[in-house]
Amino acid sequence: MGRKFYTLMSIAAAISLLAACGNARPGEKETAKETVKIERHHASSDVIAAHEGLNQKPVPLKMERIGPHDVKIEMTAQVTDIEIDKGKAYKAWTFNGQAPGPLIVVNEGDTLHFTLKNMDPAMPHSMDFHAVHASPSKDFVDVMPNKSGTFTYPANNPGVFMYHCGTKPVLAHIANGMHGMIIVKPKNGYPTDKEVDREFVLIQNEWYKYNDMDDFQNGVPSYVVFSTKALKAGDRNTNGDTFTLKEKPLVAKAGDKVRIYIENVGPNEVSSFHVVGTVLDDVYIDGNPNNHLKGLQTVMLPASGGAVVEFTVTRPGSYSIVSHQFNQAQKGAVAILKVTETGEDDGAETNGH
Ligand SMILES: [Cu+2]
Repeated sequence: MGRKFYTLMSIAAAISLLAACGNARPGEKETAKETVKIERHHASSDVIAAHEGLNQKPVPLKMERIGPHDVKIEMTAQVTDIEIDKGKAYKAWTFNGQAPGPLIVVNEGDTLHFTLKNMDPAMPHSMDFHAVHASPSKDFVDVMPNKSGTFTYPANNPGVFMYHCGTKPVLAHIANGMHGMIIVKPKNGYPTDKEVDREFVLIQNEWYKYNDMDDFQNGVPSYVVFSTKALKAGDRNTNGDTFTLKEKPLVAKAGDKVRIYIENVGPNEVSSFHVVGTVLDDVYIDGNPNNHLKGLQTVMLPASGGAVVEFTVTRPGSYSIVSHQFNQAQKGAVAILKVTETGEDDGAETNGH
């Protein structure tokens, strides 16, 4: 059983790392206190020993352009509680304390100088960027607990790509939260760039019973959820949960052409991405300008698939963004795009699916 394997593995690692874990950071106590009321989305027996009581404060992503075609990126593997449904905490395995992890945006032709720091006391983690050409057995390898690894590879294909931890069993690492989106901006842009008024990011992921390999493999997700990530300063970063993007919708102005960078990180389900009340005028499958489709009602995203979708919102109102596999929408995969005359949130109640 995978869980037993982790438990055994974690005991040894935990002993040497107890000291490091004991270093409470400023602010960590408050976080712990706040989450006391939250019902755990797992039986405590499912939490591997070294993760028991662990809720690591999110370490910010570090990203720096170090040359015209070179970007330095530092990410941290860590264990952090995420609220996935109202009052339900999930002790997620994460990149930088977010699930999905932070959005990465680079330019076509950039070389990524990527460092993964592993703060998880119990197990190795790794990084598999779908956007790069690499030697998986050398460049996507495991980084051991409390170690870091640096890897270099080019991102020569434009698009919207998934990244995820590739440590065995990969299913457990993705299902427990280690996934995210990387955008490689096309050198010559998209042919519709000038028409676009607003842009957002949406990621779809699934949550299962906590760290339960049997449910990951043979079950159905408990929740299918959306999150948004910041494309620019002032945009929001949310975790994959059932409620945030309904309670606090994305906002656009009547008449806007809206672009959304979308990605389905799975791990298991296909997504049928649909926006109620409009037609997807321009779609770039996997975000590549060469894969330009017109006039779609729904975009199918395989597990790991992405797209850029563009549509016009002609009239004010609440536009539901859903996976049109409505069992997924029912489990959480709904976001609201609120369209107002001013383009500001007018505070009026939204009415979504
Ligand atoms: Cu991992």
